[in-house]
Amino acid sequence: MTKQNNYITSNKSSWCPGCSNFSIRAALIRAFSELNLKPHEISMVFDIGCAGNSCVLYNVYGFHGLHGRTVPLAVGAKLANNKLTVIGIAGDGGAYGEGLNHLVEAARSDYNITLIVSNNKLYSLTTGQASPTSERGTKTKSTPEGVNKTGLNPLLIALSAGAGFVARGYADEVEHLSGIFKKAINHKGFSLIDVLQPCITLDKKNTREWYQQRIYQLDDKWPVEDRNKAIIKVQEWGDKIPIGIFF
Ligand SMILES: Cc1ncc(C[n+]2csc(CCOP(=O)(O)OP(=O)(O)O)c2C)c(N)n1
Repeated sequence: MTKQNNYITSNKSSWCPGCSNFSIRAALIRAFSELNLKPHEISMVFDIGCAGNSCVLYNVYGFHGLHGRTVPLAVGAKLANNKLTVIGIAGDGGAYGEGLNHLVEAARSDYNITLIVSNNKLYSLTTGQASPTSERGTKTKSTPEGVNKTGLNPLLIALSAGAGFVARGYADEVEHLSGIFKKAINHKGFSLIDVLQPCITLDKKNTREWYQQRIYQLDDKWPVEDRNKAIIKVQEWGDKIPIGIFF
């Protein structure tokens, strides 16, 4: 097993103290270590934002590109060297706003890449504008009277586009998240993991406490081979929010 320290640099992060991006990174390096992937066997690509700023924190091959372009960078890296394990990291703004069509195409084409989305339902690095996953009515800097459109469900989009691996994690459940990451990396095809991530600085509604009261894990008997059941399950949202591998 490769030591977890081998996957991280000594660079300082730009994240706020207590940001759950730290937990996402912890879950990912744990997955790398348990899969015994060597740092030189991994290529990670990033776009712009708090999530994207983790580029300098991983001691693997890395590329920090334009906002919304994580997926084409990942596809390019994989096509250039298919021996690499290719992981893309993006925020919900980049992945589901600027980059949404790239995601749909990658799901349809089933490229062997893993896309991890830090979904804080906001454009956080630009200090909290509404993103495509902000729910109707959410008041933000850019929507002082509330978002006047329907929030996207990215898992539903990925499932309908034919993605072969669709999961949701919660940033602070590191062990569970790490298990999802391991299975996604081992999956031979496109995988999307939407990671719910409370923005502790800007989001006063979807807080850690809010998520902790609602999150529950799918049980071991969940039928991961049934796309139609997954399509229904990923829409459960409210008092209870399921996490795990839906499909
Ligand atoms: C090439 C480029 N495009 C856009 C921006 C402006 N910008 C910086 S951060 C950001 C928002 C990122 O939001 P999201 O993708 O949700 O990631 P988060 O910060 O929430 O992790 C934007 C639009 C930029 N600095 N550079």
